[in-house]
Amino acid sequence: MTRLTLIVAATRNNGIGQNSHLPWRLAKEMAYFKRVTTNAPEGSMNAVVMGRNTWESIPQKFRPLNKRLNLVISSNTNYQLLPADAATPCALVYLHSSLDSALERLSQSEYLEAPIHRTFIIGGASLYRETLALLPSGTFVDRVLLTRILAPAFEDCDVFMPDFLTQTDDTLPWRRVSHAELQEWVGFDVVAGEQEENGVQYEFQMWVR
Ligand code: FOL
Repeated sequence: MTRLTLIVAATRNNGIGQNSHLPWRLAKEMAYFKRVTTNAPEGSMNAVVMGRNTWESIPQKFRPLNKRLNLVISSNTNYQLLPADAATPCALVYLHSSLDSALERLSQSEYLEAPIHRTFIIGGASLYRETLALLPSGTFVDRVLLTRILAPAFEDCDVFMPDFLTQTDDTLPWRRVSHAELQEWVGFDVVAGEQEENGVQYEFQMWVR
């Protein structure tokens, strides 16, 4: 049984995107995302699983996300992940037609270039919804690394993640763990409490079930 970690930055009403991009530009928050998702013991690496819209939202120069196994889900099996002339013949990126198929690859270590340490679900809304609905009897999401955007409200968001905290269709309740536990799990020091960047207030949180 694989356990998945969902990582997301979301406003108080769960806004995560606007016009196919992040509604904010927060360099330190992005640095946190990069470090958390990359950090793995020597000889292993993490996987990042994303939907096709999220893949396209990542600036071309940053994709596939460096030093992570990238799994992109699209029902279009002809989708071209990389430009035909991409100079990265062994880029760590694979296309899968379903979440099941992506998770299947992660369970088959013979198809991977290195042992996978952690698997992160990095969006977007429909993949968050699909993975949050997985049941604890199999592979499921047992941890959410939530960056809560406290203010402003970003009223113009047009993509929202499901409100995992008020999910009623599962038996295990979510609980927020301490900042010390967050740091211990990610493996490095993280600033605690309310942060501010470009007039945006946010906080790093970890939730488990
Ligand atoms: N989770 C959190 N906490 N913050 C986010 O911004 C976030 N974004 C996504 C998923 N979970 C998140 C999806 N969107 C990049 C761009 C968009 C994106 C995810 C990643 C990206 O370009 N990342 C680069 C670093 C870029 C930089 O340094 O500016 C990387 O290597 O991770």
